[in-house]
Amino acid sequence: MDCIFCRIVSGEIPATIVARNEFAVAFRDLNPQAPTHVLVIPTRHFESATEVPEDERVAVLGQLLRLAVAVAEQLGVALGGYRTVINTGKQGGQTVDHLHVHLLGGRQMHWPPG
Ligand code: DGP
Repeated sequence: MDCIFCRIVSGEIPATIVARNEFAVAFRDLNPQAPTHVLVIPTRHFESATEVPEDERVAVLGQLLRLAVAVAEQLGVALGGYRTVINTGKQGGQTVDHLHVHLLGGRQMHWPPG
């Protein structure tokens, strides 16, 4: 399968990895939108949150958010606050078809998002 994020998981493509466990990998976004911008992805390929089978959503999405929170603490943005975002599908603004959580921090976030 020709998935850029699967190739980051396997080490075939380099990335600045900040944390990983058996379920998920966290690495710096190539095009950061905040001083801290990390992507947290499952080691297994799922095209999007919608594509995770219903009976696996608690485990898969839970592990992603679990690592995102740990990385926020590790990188020192937990105290000041941060944002987690999952873009899903075309209207959701998803451009890479491997489920990922954006972790953004280090600056004031605004609402509504663009
Ligand atoms: P989204 O638009 O939600 O699908 O976000 C995809 C993000 O992935 C975007 O912020 C840029 C990032 N990205 C795309 N290709 C690469 C890559 O090869 N390496 C890294 N580190 N990030 C990438």
